[in-house]
Amino acid sequence: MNVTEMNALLGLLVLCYIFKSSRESLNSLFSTGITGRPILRCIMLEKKCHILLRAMRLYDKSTHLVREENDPAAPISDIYKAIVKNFMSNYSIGAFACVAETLVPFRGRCHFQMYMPKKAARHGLKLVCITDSNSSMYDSYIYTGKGPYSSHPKSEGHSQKHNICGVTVENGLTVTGTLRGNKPQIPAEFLPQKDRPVNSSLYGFTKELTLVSFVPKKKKS
Ligand SMILES: *[C@@H]1O[C@H](CO)[C@@H](O)[C@H](O)[C@H]1NC(C)=O
Ligand SMILES: *[C@@H]1O[C@H](CO)[C@@H](O)[C@H](O)[C@H]1NC(C)=O
Ligand SMILES: CC(=O)N[C@H]1CO[C@H](CO)[C@@H](O)[C@@H]1O
Repeated sequence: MNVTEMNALLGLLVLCYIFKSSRESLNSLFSTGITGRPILRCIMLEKKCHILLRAMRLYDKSTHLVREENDPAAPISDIYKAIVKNFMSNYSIGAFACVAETLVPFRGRCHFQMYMPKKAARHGLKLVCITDSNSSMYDSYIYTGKGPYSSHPKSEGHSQKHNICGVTVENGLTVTGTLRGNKPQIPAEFLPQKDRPVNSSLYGFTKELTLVSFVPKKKKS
């Protein structure tokens, strides 16, 4: 494999993502029938793509065991960190940021694979990220059960003040986030009730906090 082929393969994968076809079989993507995307056949042969994807390894097996000790995600973390570094150096995050988590569908032999019953995929790798207000990923790490792996670069000096969703209020940051309904601190009025009108919101204030409870459906909040 040479660099051109490698870039072609990465480009092909990006296209599959844009087509929202990352879960579709190569066979269907490369088909000359209605499911096929002609542009993929212009990039490389299906057989070649299949071989490259099967053979591709993102890590050096000889140093694998040493790295695995400190970082359970070692086999993918070098490339992952390189990609995130590019996000951070190529994109300026706005004043409204969000701490979010996302589940990348995956089922395989991987001990930091998560089970999240409320996500569509349920099984996968959990990524913790800082996203822009429009959901563009900025910083991120692979959640392996013990917080960021030791070599995760610290979020590099944002001098700007950000409004972050989901973390504690410190250093003049304002924070927006969701609360689990079972928190004992939530006043009873804010919990689901059958007489609260659908699409209504109830607000509660303290000096520093605002709590809003929205009713998306009857008997829910
Ligand atoms: C996302 O928002 C930022 C500003 O916060 C803007 O610069 C960027 O173009 C937006 N991206 C998209 C894809 O809308
Ligand atoms: C609640 O809001 C949604 C979205 O705006 C709307 O489709 C729905 O009809 C509303 N329901 C009621 C009961 O007002
Ligand atoms: C388009 C652009 O600015 N690309 C830069 C993204 O960041 C990397 C460094 O991580 C630079 O090498 C690229 O030039």
